[in-house]
Amino acid sequence: MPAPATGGSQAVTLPPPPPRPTGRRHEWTLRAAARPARLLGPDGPESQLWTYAEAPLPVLRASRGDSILARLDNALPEHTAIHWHGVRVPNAMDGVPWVTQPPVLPGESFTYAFTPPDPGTFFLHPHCNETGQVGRGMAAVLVVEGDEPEPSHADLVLACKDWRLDAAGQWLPFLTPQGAGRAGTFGTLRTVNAQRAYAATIPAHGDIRLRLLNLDSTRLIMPLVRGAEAVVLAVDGVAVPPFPLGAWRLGPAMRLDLLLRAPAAGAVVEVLDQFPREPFPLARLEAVASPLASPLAPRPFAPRGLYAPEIPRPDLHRAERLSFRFTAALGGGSMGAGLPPGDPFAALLLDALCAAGGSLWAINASVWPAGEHARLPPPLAELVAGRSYVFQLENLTPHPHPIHLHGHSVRVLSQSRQENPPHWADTVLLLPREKAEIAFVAAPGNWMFHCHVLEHLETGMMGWFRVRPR
Ligand SMILES: [Cu+2]
Repeated sequence: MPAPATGGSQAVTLPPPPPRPTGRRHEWTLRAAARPARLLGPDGPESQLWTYAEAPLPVLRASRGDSILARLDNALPEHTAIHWHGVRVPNAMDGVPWVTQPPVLPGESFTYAFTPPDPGTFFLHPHCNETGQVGRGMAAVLVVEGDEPEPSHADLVLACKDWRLDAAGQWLPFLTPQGAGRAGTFGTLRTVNAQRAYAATIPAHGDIRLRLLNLDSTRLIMPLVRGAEAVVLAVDGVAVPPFPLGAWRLGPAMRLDLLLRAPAAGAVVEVLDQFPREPFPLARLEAVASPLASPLAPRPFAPRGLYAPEIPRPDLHRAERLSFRFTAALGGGSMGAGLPPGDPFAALLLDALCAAGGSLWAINASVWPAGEHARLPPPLAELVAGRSYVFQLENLTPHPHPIHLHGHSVRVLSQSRQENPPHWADTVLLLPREKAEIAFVAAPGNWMFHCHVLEHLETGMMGWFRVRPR
């Protein structure tokens, strides 16, 4: 079990910096297209990936206060959109086809315009045919800088994703009945940054920031650092008082920022996934003589932590409490009663591609409909913007479910089977039979709420909230 945060560590989180509009604007073009890559090795066969850029899993960087204009050009044979996972965007920029925007059809473009309110480690992906599009590579990393009181000496992204390829480089089915009905269908090839054996050099004695992202559709990762002291700096992009990395589990879509102290030149730091019986090497980091102007000397490792988050704090005494039970679907699915008559949202109907896998899972006995245009379920709840809510989550299944609420960072108040220090998150892992409590202040809009095991969301474990303006 992970070591809980020590009481004294609270003191190391610094006060937030003042709001900082930088006046800078990033104009990015993300062209979603089929592109070949040799994931199985330089001498291996080519696979046809779907990606946002020439290289798979590109990293986009901005600073807190920068505005972003990101144009999606869709050169895929099917519609798509971009969901900015974990970023507290305005609802219209949330990228859920039919719910927050029209789908971006083949040949069409859509421009996302927003200023990320929080620094941190985020990612982006489509929100329709997720097993097929994310499975083929549709994901990118978004780093919003500006949370470090003292800059680290190196900043590395470790984007973990498996791929379902046969020996000839052809795709295997992304959704299988056996996988969808259990813990999900695992990939055949594990990679970090789309490489089979990721390695990098780090400056000796430097403070190294590792941004670890689980971009897989299915897998749980339990990171372990060998050969260096390491602490957790942020969970799902949000600063925490630094605490030692223990048995932290990263479900699909979850992120962890670590700070480690590089050893002397020539020594190697290994980052491993200790969840499998045989730990899996994620990254090999070799310390090299510092290229910095003034070489670093050995000194005590005393991480100060990142700037504290500026997320609205829920009022736990006045919060409304709601319960959500995550279960298997009953008898192939209670499909929901449909929308209330006259509901303006009823005009926005679901497309078959968004949920094509049948009905295996449910939230509060409500199943996200499989390809039934007229049977969009009613919202799981109607909330009021600016009010505080406590959600009690309960996993009544024998499988883990990482539960994601769009558009919010939530305070994780309790987890019945994990001893994690208090933290904010946008995706909360529910282990089998686990209960958790989360709290947040609602933001206006229609927000999705779903499991991030992609086969689970495509087979029913998805719903939405309407948050009305006050
Ligand atoms: Cu799930």
